[in-house]
Amino acid sequence: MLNDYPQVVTIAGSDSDGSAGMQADLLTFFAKKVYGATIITACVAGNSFGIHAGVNMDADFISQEFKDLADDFHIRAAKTGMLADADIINTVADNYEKYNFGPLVVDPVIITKHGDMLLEQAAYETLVQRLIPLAEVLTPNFFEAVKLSGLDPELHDFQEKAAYKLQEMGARNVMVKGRHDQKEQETVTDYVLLENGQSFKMTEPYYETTHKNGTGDTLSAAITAELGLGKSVETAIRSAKKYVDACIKNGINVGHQFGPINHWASN
Ligand code: PXL
Repeated sequence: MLNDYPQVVTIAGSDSDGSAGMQADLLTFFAKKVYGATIITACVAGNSFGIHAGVNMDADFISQEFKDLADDFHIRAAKTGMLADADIINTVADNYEKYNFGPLVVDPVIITKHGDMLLEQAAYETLVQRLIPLAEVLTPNFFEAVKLSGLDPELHDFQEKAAYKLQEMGARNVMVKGRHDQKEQETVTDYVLLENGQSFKMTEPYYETTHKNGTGDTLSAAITAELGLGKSVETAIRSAKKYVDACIKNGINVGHQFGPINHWASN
């Protein structure tokens, strides 16, 4: 039937090195066999050493991208990645509220693993006010959860407490990812709090590699793909986690320093 192939969209930034952002999202959509459309919010120039320049799209252009997709496509799920500043967050929130693009996965992209800022400092409040309440699934990494929840990371059960706080702030389902920056750690544990109050943890052995650019983007894109295929939030999260782990463990050698994960890894 016309237009019935599962379609999803990533609302995110382009990264020239292909390892993260929109490029990682599209590779994930392809691997998950959903059709991926793109609403580009910003472009960054970078490579495996870091990000060296960036340009933001203007609000009218972003609104036109939304309109063009809404006029023609049947988008079943959406995700946000890099939104760069408050103006872009407001534009994305206004347009998402206007059109029906299915459940929204919000990856609160603030700073890269290597310390490059992807969201202006002044935009946190807008992210909290406008975007978190739209999130069907919110996927902060440990440090984003610290920033957004305002809680002390040394608290006992920090991830659980942060997930409850973020749910109070409006996200329906929250996955607080585990930290992986501690010396000699053996495992990484993610904590998931579902809308119905149920929760679960996912623990995996820690895998040491310099090739894990784009893991957060890939995880949120894989959740989006699964939601676009009609899976439940819990199934989507569990299967996305498996996919990312396979992509990390079967790495490919590209670039000299911090490289990509491998989207050809089987899911
Ligand atoms: O992985 C976070 C991320 C998101 N979006 C863009 C990026 C990066 C990291 O480099 O460049 C555009």
